[in-house]
Amino acid sequence: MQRDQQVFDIIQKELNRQRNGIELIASENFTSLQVMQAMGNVMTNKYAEGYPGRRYYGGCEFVDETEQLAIDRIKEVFNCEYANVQPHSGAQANASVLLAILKPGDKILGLDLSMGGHLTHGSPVNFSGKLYQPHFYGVHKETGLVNYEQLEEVARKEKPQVIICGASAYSRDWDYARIRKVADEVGAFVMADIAHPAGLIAKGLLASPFEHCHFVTSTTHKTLRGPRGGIILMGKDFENPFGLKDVKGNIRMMSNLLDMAVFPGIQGGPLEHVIAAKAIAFGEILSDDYTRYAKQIQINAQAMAKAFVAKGYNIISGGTDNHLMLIDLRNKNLTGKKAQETLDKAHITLNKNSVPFDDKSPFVTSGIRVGVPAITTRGMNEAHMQTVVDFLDKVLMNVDDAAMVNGVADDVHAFMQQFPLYPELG
Ligand code: DSN
Repeated sequence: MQRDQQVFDIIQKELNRQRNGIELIASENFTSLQVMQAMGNVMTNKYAEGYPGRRYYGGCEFVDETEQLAIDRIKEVFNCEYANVQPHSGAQANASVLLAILKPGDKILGLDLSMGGHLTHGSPVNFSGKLYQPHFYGVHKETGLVNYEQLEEVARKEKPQVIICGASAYSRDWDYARIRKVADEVGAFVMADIAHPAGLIAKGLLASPFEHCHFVTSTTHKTLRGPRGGIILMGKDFENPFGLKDVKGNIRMMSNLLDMAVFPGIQGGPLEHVIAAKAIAFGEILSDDYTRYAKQIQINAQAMAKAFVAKGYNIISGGTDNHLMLIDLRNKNLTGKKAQETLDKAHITLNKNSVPFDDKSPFVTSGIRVGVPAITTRGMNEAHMQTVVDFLDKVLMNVDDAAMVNGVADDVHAFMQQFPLYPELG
């Protein structure tokens, strides 16, 4: 077969884009070369429906080994008892947990998408809001912090079957114990979606959900710096307290119900090549290098937040505990859309984001979300955060000055040459 140069040329352009720009999308990162290499391997050819040691296909002895390694390593990372590494994404992980514990029409309570939540936490345009009956809590207008009083009030009134915590655009830590308390009171499960801060939780830099939440889900490609994918974890496997039954009417351990919800419930054949890459990434997370990386993420985010505040930017909640911050641009007379589009021209990549109580549509928004995991992987430290904020500010204060924006693009390009990305790829 002839090499498809057309596609490889486009991939090369994407590599150049990643190399030359400043990547501030809070949910993105750069995997190690070996994680990427493992994703392009012969295991993509293999069908392996089922789980290690109990598959529906022959020839699974080697994918069994890598999948078991991935399971063992992620359990060690979080010091937890159960892991399913097959979800193709965070959305699939969340869908699997909800499928395992809910019937259509059951109630779920999650953080409102417009307040920093996620589509799979009950948004009406997502399966979670269509199949189940969604209810929401938000954040306080004055502080930007989760409104736990509202969460408790709605939980007591609606008695949901599950309370979901975790967010896509929330810069503060969570009070998992408080959520569990009200969940026990109303007879609900608690699911923590830690897709964003998972890497910081892994290293004890943020509160751990495992003691208080029945289920923990995550993506593997954000702060965990692995391949694109999802995982489901439990601190402790447990007999299901509400007597949920499998399809044959048997009451099963939660681990069995979760495994069955992923396959055959939501997915078919697992992506064993991606699972091999997950195994490598999880091994990397166990290293001292990764511990230093996770600490630097938090240091960088705090340095960046301070630099933004010094320039008069309004950060929701005033700062950050984790890897990201949400900035309300209304005092700068800018929309998130305009900011994102103009920064793109300067090769600074981030996303527009609704801010709590936003008066603009999700296509326009009043804010931007800024995250540091990717630039921290590039090797930036707290001293570089000022330079990055200076670049952003110069663009945002001159959105209609094309020459100025182009000048920043040149400066960004020059600046990024000191942080090589995948030099082995030539
Ligand atoms: N789309 C992801 C993010 O950017 O946060 C969440 O799934």
